[in-house]
Amino acid sequence: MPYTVPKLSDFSASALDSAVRGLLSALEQESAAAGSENDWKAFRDRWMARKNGILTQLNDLWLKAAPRDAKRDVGQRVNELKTKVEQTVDATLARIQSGASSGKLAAERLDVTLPGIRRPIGAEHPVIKTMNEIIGVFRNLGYSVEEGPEIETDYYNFEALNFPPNHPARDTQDTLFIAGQESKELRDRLLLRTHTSPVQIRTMQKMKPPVRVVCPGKVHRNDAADATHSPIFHQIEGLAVDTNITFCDLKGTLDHAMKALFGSSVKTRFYPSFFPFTEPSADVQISCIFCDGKGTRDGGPCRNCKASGWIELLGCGMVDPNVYGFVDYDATKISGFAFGMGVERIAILKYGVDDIQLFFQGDVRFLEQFG
Ligand code: 2U9
Repeated sequence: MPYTVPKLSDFSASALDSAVRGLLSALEQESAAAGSENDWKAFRDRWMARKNGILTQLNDLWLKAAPRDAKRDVGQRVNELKTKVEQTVDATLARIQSGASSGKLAAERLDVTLPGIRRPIGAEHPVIKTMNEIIGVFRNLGYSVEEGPEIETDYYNFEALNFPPNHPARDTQDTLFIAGQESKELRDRLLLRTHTSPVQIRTMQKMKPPVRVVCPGKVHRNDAADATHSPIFHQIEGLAVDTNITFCDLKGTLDHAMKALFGSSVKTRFYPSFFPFTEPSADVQISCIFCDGKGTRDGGPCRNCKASGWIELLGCGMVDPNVYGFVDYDATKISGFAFGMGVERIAILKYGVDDIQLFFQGDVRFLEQFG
């Protein structure tokens, strides 16, 4: 029902407010409906024509009909409405001339039959893709995933992991410290975590055995960037603590994980090593996936494994009992193993990438291959 100016009999402020609201609502709706210059002309004349335009009607039906004591208030409102109508008529023309809309009703402006905007779906970053694949292997073994802060204290990054105070890993040539920490106790000084091991400490602080977690995340080392090193890289570490865990469980778990990641024909072997947080510790090698462990390829030495037939990939060990002392675990009742691997290193092997920097340069020509 098109708007018509109501004949007023009640000139109280609330009645006038209601009548003004009704008029302004009609003004807005009819402005929005005008989609062409012809529409606009009809709209303008309906509201502003000297002969019987809505503004003219306001004078007759509101102002002249108002009792003497209401004339001042009604007159003020009618003048305000005149200004508002003139501004709206001008703005409507400006909108139409700018082509800002097809002049359809707002509800019609969205044509739902038009094809949607096809946004090319992105692809997981190869490092994240590899990280999620490794996580998936351990989730299938019943492990949970735990994350923690990248900015850590010396305590969680070193002390609680059985690093002695003067251990070389704590030097600034290996670790990036936050500036201005000198006034703090050593253990409270902030640094960029050099491994995700602090997450296992935080996890053991909040839960009692049995524990089976993997801890993925970004870590930082004070290394110069080159084809095989990056100051920022990603690690996944794992921890299993229970009442009767042995080195056999560790070997079986990692052998299974490497076969799940690189194929069932891959073999593993464990070499004695040392880490402050594990005893005994071992480096884990997998049979070379490029020459099937033969050491030769295309009639010559295999470059990937330097003709050894083996590739060192990760580290592991039985959790050092000293570590349990930091988390109130009773080392006489439980045992556990842990492992750690660099995600970029695994992605480089899996995808045959020859420069770790490619992961960080954001070159779409490289990244879109992993979609
Ligand atoms: C706790 C106890 C033990 C985590 C471990 C390794 C061995 C290891 C490196 C592999 C390549 C880091 O990415 S890398 O540079 N890590 O060799 N990490 S055992 O052991 C833990 C962790 C937390 C509480």
